[in-house]
Amino acid sequence: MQMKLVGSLTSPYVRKVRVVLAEKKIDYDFELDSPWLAGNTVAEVNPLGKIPVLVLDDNTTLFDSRVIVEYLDNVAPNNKLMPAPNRERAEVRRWEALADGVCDSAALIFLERKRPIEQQSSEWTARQQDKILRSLEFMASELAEHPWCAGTHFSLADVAVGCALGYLVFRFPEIDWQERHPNLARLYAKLIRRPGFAETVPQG
Ligand code: GSF
Repeated sequence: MQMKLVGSLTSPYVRKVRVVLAEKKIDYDFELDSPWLAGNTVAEVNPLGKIPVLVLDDNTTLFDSRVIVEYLDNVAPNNKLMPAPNRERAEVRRWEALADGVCDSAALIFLERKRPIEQQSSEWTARQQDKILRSLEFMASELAEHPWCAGTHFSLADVAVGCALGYLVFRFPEIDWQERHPNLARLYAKLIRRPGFAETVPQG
């Protein structure tokens, strides 16, 4: 029995896991489910009721995406996405935390906009928007003219950043990060040519 990933076609965290699976060339079953669907069974595999969830061959369930990608990187020795030395590893994981944080804020805005208009808070939305814009600035300044986010090789940092930028393209095309940060746009153009990214473009 191979591993099973539970998730949706729109979630940036699920995409991060799928890109890692592709980069590591690991076969898996993909079960489409989302906590926002009526009758979904996500809570049966994750008490937090969130996706992604990875179900292992002995039915152990792993969540959240950061736990899953660390596990996957160590399942197979090929194409390591996290460096072993502590300092470099922390740098990669910080990029991941930053990228995931952008997704958190973007998802919160998306959900806020789904509430009845009179219940929406513009202060709350602005607070989340600030986090996104500040984080994009920070990413651009850290990336500078380096070929990849961390070190000299493609890593989990690039996977996470690519998924966050892809989520902004998908849900918030009005944020003009490509014009403001041409170096991020160049990185993104390079990332979406990789099969793992090309096969997981958000849809729905
Ligand atoms: C975030 C997962 C998450 O919020 C991770 O796995 O990295 N830190 C976690 N997933 C969303 C779907 S989406 O916005 O991608 C989710 O499942 N939300 C349901 C809920 O009830 O919050």
